[in-house]
Amino acid sequence: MPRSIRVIGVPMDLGADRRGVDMGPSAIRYAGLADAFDALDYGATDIGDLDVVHPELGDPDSIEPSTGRAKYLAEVRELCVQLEETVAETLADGTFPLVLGGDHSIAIGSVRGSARDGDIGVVWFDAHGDFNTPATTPSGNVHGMPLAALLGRGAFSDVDWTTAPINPENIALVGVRSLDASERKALRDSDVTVFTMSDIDERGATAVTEEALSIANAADGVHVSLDLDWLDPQEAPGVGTPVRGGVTYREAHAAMEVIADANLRSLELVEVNPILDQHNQTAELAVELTASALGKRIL
Ligand code: EXY
Ligand code: MN
Ligand code: MN
Ligand code: MN
Repeated sequence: MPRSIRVIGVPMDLGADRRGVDMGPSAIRYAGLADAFDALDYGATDIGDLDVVHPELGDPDSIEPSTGRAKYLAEVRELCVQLEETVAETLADGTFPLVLGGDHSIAIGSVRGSARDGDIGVVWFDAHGDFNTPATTPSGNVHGMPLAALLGRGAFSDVDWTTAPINPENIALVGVRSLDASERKALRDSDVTVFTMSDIDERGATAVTEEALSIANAADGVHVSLDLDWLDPQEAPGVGTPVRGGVTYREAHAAMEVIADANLRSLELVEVNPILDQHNQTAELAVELTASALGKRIL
């Protein structure tokens, strides 16, 4: 990966029910992101935050999908178009995109941007499957749907997210432990590979991450989407949708150290919610995991 990083903040919370995740980029910066780059000898430029409309100014139902519901779809889409451009431009400039969320709906923009001029795979660390469509979602929240949107599933074709920028065979979900029934079926019927927490229990975080990377291995590298709810809530309490039984602090670092040896093309950290956090510990963890993924070693 290039030695120069561009930090892109995305204070988005329209894809999630719980307000507060919009403060994620700020909390991650406050936790010492810039110092982490200095210690790693990376050049980094922070371009600040993209513009996200406030929920009070948007209309959750301005777009009614042909089937089902996806709240704030118009606003999420507009932001993702902006983010897609920014990520694609960052790569075209020979710099590395590091995207700070915000809720996980922003991955639609980051992955599309990363895939625009390249053949990429995706490793998605998450407690959830993020594979609902407007027809199957129990909540209407787009942060439970980005992976489905990226594959052009369901009514996402209504908003021109039709062409799949990535091949499902090059997508690996890691750490899953909470799936809705219809989401589970859709994943089983798809070509996406799912590594559950049971796989991590049995084989360890290192081996599972290595296998996930071999699946995501595409000519132009891999996009890593890291939802902090992948970790156990004891380690990462500051997330909107915590699920018990996640990876430990050490397992998370071990996985990121495997990522550091991969052909990493772009990285995003999402779902940090400072309102629900304890002393910014989840944001600090996000910084530490970023450093591990970018090559920081103990010795
Ligand atoms: N599966 C539930 C839904 O679709 O509403 C919960 C999704 C939570 C998604 C989080 C961010 O990863
Ligand atoms: Mn997620
Ligand atoms: Mn492509
Ligand atoms: Mn999640």
